Amino acid sequence: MGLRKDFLWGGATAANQCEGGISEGGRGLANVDVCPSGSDRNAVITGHMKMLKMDDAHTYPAAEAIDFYHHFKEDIRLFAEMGFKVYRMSIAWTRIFPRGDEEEPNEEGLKFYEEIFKTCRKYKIQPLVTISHFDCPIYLIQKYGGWRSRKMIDFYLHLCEVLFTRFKEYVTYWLTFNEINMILHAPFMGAGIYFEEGENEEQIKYQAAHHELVASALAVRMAHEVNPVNQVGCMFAAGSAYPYTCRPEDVWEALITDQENYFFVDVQARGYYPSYARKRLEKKGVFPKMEPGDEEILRRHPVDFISFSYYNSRCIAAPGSKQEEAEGNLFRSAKNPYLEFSEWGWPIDPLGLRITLNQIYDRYQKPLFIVENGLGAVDIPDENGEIIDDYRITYLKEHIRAMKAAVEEDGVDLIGYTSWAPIDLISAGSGEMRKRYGFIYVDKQEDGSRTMNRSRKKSFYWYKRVIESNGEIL
Ligand code: BGP
Repeated sequence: MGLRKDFLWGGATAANQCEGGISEGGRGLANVDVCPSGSDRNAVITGHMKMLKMDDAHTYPAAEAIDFYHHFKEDIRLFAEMGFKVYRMSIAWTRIFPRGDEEEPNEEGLKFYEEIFKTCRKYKIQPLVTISHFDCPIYLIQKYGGWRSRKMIDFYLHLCEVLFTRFKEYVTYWLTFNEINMILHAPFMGAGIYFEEGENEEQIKYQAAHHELVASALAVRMAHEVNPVNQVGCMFAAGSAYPYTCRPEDVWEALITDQENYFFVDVQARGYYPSYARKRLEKKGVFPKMEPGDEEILRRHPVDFISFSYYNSRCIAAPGSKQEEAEGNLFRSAKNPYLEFSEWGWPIDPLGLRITLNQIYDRYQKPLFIVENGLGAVDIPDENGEIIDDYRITYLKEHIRAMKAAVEEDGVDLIGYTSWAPIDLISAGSGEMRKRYGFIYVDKQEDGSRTMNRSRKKSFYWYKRVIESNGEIL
């Protein structure tokens, strides 16, 4: 009983939310650098407001973030102190290819990540690398329209080739795209897509999704060719859709919401477009254009494991019904009257994690990896300057308990768990600094004042004990 002995405990971050240094080391600009915080952010990340003002990039959240670019040694040392076995991180594409279409990679960018991997190795921490975490070079957006264009597949694969070969001795766990289903909800952040007036948005999104799905399958093939030991996973934003009531119309609506979400994993794990997607997309006239050979590629190169983020469940009512909507999330959801909510209005549903784990495992029968789960909250230092974040401990404790039940009582095959995020960083959804997830506090405030000092919150010591006991002491 219990979790497997080699269970991969750790934490997850993304380059654009922690590194900063956007004009250092020869780095080029990416979509995530031109997303402002504040009221315009939503319109920008959903592709409805064109914000390609390069000069403003240095005033946006990603420009400095938490300056992991200069603090990574200290930060990874703190991860090691908690006993991390794995550190999930992402590569900033534009550190390796500043424009995105160059032949030769930028050596300085490669050196930066090599240093990170060496630091991980020093502490026996395995890197789990997301190749693209909401990351698309601006140049490729301006020239080709981001993932609308099939050309992106080649640029992405060239990046993969450089990463797989150069980091062969350091990395064996890879994820192709972060939250690939986010392309439907935040297409600019997910895939560098913004829309012109009058365009068929759904068609563009599914065409871009198809390009990413083919790129992902080809990356799986390449990873296995370069090193047969490589394990490549897909990654999606999970969270089951509950019917708002047992009215069949609500149940139906919840089912199709789940299918929309699983569509990506169905393709990446099973290797083909599921019939429900084929029919519905064809009927709406938005079925993506495929090239000969695409279906074969998808079929032959499914992922090795399935990873996902879980923050909450959703609650779905049939169109036209009247109920309160939940706030603060890019996914549509009614407010679930049985749950409590975070300060950002996200429902808190630990049992939902067990339900989600069971649903995914039933559907695919492949090893699973929880690569994001956590509580975004405002942390206020007490009179001694300490963060006593019992609310975060409670959230994580309950979710880890539910995760263990899925493994121990339901037989789900689970490789590991990385919390989002082990260190405070910039929020992807809102661009804020005050939405904190970390075990490690970073002294950077919403108004920009900062020392960038790192300090341990109460949850830091708690998580250390969880890892030490392999989840037995919660
Ligand atoms: C996921 C992303 C992360 C992360 C997290 C929390 O969607 O993969 O990048 O930020 O959500 O969301 P937020 O930062 O909006 O609180």
